[in-house]
Amino acid sequence: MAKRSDAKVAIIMGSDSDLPVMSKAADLLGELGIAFELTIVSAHRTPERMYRFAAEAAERGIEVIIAGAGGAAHLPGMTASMTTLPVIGVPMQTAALGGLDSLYSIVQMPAGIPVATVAVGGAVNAALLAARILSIKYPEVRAAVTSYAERQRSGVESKAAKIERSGYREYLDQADSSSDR
Ligand code: RP5
Repeated sequence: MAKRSDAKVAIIMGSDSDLPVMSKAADLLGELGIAFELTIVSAHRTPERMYRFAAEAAERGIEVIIAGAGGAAHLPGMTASMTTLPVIGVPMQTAALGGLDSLYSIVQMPAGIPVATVAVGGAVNAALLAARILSIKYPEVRAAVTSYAERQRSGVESKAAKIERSGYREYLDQADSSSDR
């Protein structure tokens, strides 16, 4: 497993086919300045690896786990059953059932074993939730989360000002011409 000794967040996923979604969580943690590690751990294909990962995560200094999985998505729940660290589950979109299978598998945990489940494909919110959990302890993470929210707010404000100024037709035309480039 690619380990970072300073990692506070571990991002795990059931397959490399989950990486395009889970990389969004990694990108955002990087943007927020939060050290993380990322690897593949399959509950079904590598159960011993999952056991080892979950059993050792806390003593390695991991404070929050983000686990993405699809279909019969047992990785987040089984990981949560073997650690007391907070686990955030990311259900993957699936071709057969649209991700409802993943969502139900992750969200319907029995009482006693919590998994904080985000939306199907919700890797960005998983990273933000991990950051908010860490912000309780780390003032620099709180500052990064606050400034992310501020950038988001001002981005919407400036779009609103532009659409009110130019009207929606021109706004759409400008969006079309910039996406053509
Ligand atoms: C799950 O099975 C993985 O999380 C993935 O979303 C899904 C399909 O895996 P692959 O067959 O693409 O490796 O364990």
